[in-house]
Amino acid sequence: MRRATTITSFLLSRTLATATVHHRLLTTATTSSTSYSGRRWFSTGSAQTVSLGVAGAIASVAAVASLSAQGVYAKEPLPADLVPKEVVLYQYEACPFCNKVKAFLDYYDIPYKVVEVNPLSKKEIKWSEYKKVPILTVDGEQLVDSSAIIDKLGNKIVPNKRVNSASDDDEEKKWRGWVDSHLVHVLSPNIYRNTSEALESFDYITSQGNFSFTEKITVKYAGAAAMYFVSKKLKKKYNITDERAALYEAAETWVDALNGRQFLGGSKPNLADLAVFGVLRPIRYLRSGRDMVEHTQIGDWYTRMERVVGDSSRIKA
Ligand SMILES: N[C@@H](CCC(=O)N[C@@H](CS)C(=O)NCC(=O)O)C(=O)O
Repeated sequence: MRRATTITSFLLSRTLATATVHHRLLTTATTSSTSYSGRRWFSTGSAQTVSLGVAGAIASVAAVASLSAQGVYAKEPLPADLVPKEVVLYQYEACPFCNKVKAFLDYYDIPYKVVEVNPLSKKEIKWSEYKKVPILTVDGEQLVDSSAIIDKLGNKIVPNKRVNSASDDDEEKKWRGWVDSHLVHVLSPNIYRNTSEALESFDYITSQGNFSFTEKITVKYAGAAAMYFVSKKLKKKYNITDERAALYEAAETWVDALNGRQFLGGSKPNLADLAVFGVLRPIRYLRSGRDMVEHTQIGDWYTRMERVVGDSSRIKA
């Protein structure tokens, strides 16, 4: 009992200690590459088996035509010689920044291993001087900070991927910046908005994260309670009065930016599409994400993104 109380107060003090811990705990819990509580997080629409022979070919053409009519999109896999040999992502499953990196890896079909970091001990990243996640190692080289990781990896593996006009580049850059400076800050006040949503979030976080049995129980309740209060502080810090209104407004702002296009990148997603999708993925099937899709126009774009990103390229241990 005394031990449980000690753990709880330890966790509470850790949780309240810094505002960044909310990222840690949120991060610890949100996205799965396969399923969560039986719900699918990724569409399987992109996997097509092409059979040989005339009948097979006709059937395949018909299937592809019908899939295009339904609006099924394809990933952009890389030429084999550009795919790094060993990619390892140190992450919290629910971390929006980690999910941004995963959206990029999944879309480009780059196989990666995942090391789930325990947010309390962080022993899995003891080897690194950088104390946040995501950390990505690419053939032994350490990359840190989600946007910098995507820039560096992108330059390595998809050089001159597209001949973008300067204004396309500016637009992509602007919206990637908006994700980091605005969108991510709207998420926590929403997922910890009230006690039931905070518990739903922590249920997810603890079910997906790397916690011991005791930590799971204590983090779920202590974390939910703590984050409920921390999220009120975050609202003040980021000048948010009504968190749901802010989330809906952000979603509509993004839809306006699309301006009728399938993706911000046009017929294919660009890095801004992948960033918005990545940070929203952990909350999409929580109460706040469901409300967002119900009350705004973002759902169609989100579904297109689920389809185009397709199955995760994560290597299952
Ligand atoms: N700017 C960084 C932010 C990363 C970040 O804040 N990560 C959180 C987890 S979501 C973290 O590791 N916080 C420190 C901690 O958990 O102790 C990025 O984009 O990668």
